[in-house]
Amino acid sequence: EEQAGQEYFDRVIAEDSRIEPRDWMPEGYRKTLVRQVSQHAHSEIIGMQPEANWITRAPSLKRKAILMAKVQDEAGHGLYLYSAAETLGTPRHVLNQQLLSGKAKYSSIFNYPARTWADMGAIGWLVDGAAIANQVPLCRASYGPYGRAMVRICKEESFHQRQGWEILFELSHGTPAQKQMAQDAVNRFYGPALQMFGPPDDDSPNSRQSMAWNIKRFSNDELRQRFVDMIVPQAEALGLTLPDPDLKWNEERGHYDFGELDWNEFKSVIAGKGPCNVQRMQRRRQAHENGAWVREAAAEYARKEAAAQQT
Ligand code: FAQ
Repeated sequence: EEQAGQEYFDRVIAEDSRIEPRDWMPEGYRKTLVRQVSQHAHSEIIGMQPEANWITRAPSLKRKAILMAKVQDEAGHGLYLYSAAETLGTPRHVLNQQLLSGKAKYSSIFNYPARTWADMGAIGWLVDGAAIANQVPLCRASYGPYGRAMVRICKEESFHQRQGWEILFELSHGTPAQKQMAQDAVNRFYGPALQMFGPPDDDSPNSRQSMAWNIKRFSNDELRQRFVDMIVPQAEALGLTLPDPDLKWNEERGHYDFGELDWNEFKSVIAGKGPCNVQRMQRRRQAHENGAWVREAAAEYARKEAAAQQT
């Protein structure tokens, strides 16, 4: 049976078709997906924090309503992705435990503070922009539930990116102080946003196998390059500068060259030593504990419903 399963799996991957939850799959494939999809879910949930920080201080009622909707979208993405991960056989409380114990990672970007209102613009434009560049190819991931979840998530991320761009556009066409605030936010988020794509290809242990399995469609560096090429003209349209003196068009390659990123900083953030790691985890743990009564009430309600149906 194992052999028949493997043959079926290999054929599906070779045909660039989809694996569904009940299909046989190699243990490594299952493990890789649980890792990537759950870490993606954790990122969405932890990613609510930097922006939630600004809901009470948004500069207008309209901005506040938009920001609240965006943060709620991230919660929805997280829950959606946890459901996709659960179809691989790992229950949600286990995934959650892996996050709270520090065993599972979440995106490095969310360990940076959101200091000013302009950061809401930079996060929307650069962080959601990087998320889209990374996630559009994931709509074609070979695992059905993950690919399908990505379709809707990408649509919502596109709206998020445009709202961020619009915040920055307005600030960069405002007073000199507002423009400076927008530039400062871009200066701080540019490098960390490029690091969202992961380590350089020659230092990315998972890429080769994930690409062979049609989970990842492009390498980390390919997507990073695509993102840089995309944001250079957008920065010009915003009237803002990207903080990289080595950024320049390379006629021969048909791409922008850009400077080396600070990979020591990246490693240190992933190792838990970024500016906000401790705060983010504390807040998550607290929210989990505060939600205990909701989980208990839901379980009790389900138990009563099930009992009522039996009588
Ligand atoms: N941060 O071998 P690779 C969002 C880890 S978007 C932390 O290259 P892989 C939307 C990696 O897990 C953000 N860790 O790994 C939003 C691995 O460690 P492990 C979430 C990182 O998986 C916007 C190790 O380094 N998006 O949330 C990072 O092939 C605004 C070696 O790396 C996704 O998760 C990093 N930046 O490629 C929400 C997208 N990079 O697991 C709120 C789906 C790498 O072996 C507000 N994920 N690591 O212990 C992916 O596409 C891939 O997992 C990559 C990494 C590309 C992130």
